[in-house]
Amino acid sequence: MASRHEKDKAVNVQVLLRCRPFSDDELRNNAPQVITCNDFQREVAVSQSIAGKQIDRVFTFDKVFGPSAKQRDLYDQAVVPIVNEVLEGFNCTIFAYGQTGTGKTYTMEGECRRAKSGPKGQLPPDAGVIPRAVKQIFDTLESQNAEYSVKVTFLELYNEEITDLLAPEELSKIALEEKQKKPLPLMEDGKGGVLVRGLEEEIVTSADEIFSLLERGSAKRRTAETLLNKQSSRSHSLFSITIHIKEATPEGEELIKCGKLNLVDLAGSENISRSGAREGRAREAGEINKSLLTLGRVITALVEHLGHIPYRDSKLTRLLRDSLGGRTKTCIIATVSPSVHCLEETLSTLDYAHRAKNIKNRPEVNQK
Ligand code: ADP
Ligand code: ZZD
Repeated sequence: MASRHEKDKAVNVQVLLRCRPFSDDELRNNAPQVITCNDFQREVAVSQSIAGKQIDRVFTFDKVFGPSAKQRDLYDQAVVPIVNEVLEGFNCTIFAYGQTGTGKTYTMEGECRRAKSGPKGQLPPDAGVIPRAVKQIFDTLESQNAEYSVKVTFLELYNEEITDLLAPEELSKIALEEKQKKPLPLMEDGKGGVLVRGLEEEIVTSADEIFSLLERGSAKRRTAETLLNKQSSRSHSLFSITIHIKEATPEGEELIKCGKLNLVDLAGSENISRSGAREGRAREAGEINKSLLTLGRVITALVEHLGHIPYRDSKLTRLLRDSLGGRTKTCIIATVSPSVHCLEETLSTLDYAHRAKNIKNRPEVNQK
C-alpha cells in the first residue's frame, strides 16, 4: 500500500491548450470561427449551430493560450517554471499534441524568419520552446558559479524507426537510404529505462553551440524528408537536454544534481482518427501510426487504472515511459485551429487532452 506521504507526491499531468490565429487563407475565405478562448478563466468554448440549433461545449484546462498569445507569453507563463525544475534536478517532459497545421512545430521549435537581423544574444520573436529553453538553461548556468555539463540529443521517429538528427549529415541519397535500413535500436539500459544505441550525445558548452546543432538537425530532417519521401506530419521528434550540476552542501560535501528536459513534437493527431472507416483504409495503406495509437492506449490504461499499461507496444511509449505515470513531470500542450473546417479534429483533440489531465506522476529529484 502506498503510504500517505507517497500519495501526497502524486501530481497530475499539466494540460495547456493553445489556439492559433486564423491563417491568411482562412481570413481571405472568411472561415467561421468556432473556438473562443478565455485565457483568464482557462476555458475554451466550442460553438456550432447545426440545423439552427446552437451547441456549446466548454472545456477547462490548466492554462489556455488564445490566438493573440505570443511565443514569449506561452514560454514565460508555462515553460519557465518547468525549466527551473529541470535545473533543480527533476526530469520534465513537454508534449505538443494536435492536428497537423495547428502549430505544434511553431510552438516547440518556432521559426527564425528574421533571425539574422536580431541583436546578438537575443532570440527572434517567433522562437519556440526549444531555443528559449536552451537560452534559459545557459543563462542560468552561466550566472551561477557551479560546475556543470550539458548534453543534447535530437531524434526523429518515423514508422517506428529512429533516426538521429544530430549525426553528421550524409548528403547522398544512397548514404541516407543505407542508414535508413539500419535504424537505431532501442535497448534496455539495465536501470529500468531504455536507450537508443548509437545515438549521438553532443556535449555542449554554450547556447550558440546548440543552435548550430539544431541547424544541422533541421537540415538533416529536410533532406531525409525530400529524399525518402517522408510525410512530416507522420513523424515524431524528440529533443532532450540533460544537465549535471555539481554543488557543495553547507557541510562541504559534493552533490550532483541531474535534470533532463524532453521536448516532443508528436505526429499529427489526425493520423489516429477514431473513425473506424478511415482507420481501415489507413491500415491497408500501412499508415497507422503505431506510436501515436499506443500513446492513446497508454493514456487510457492510466486514467482507467487498468492493470496492464501497454508501454512496450511502441517506440514512443518505450522512450517516454517515465513521462506517463512515472517519475517525470509532464506537460501536454494541445494545439487547435479556430476554424470551423477543423471542428471535428478540434473536438477530438480537446477530448483527448482533457482526458490526459487525469494522469498522475510522482516526480522525484535525481540526486547523487
Ligand atoms: P503543425 O506542426 O501542427 O503541423 P505548424 O507549426 O507547422 O503546425 O503551423 C502551421 C502554420 O501556422 C505555420 O505557418 C505556423 O507559422 C502558423 N502558426 C501556428 N501557430 C501559430 C501561432 N500561435 N501564431 C502564429 N502563427 C502560427
Ligand atoms: N521549425 C523550423 C526550425 C523547421 O522546421 O525547420 S526553427 C528550433 C528548434 C529545433 C530545431 C530548429 C529550430 C529553429 C531553427 C531554424 C533554422 C536553423 C536552426 C534552427 C529555430 C527557430 C528559432 C530560433 C532558434 C532555432
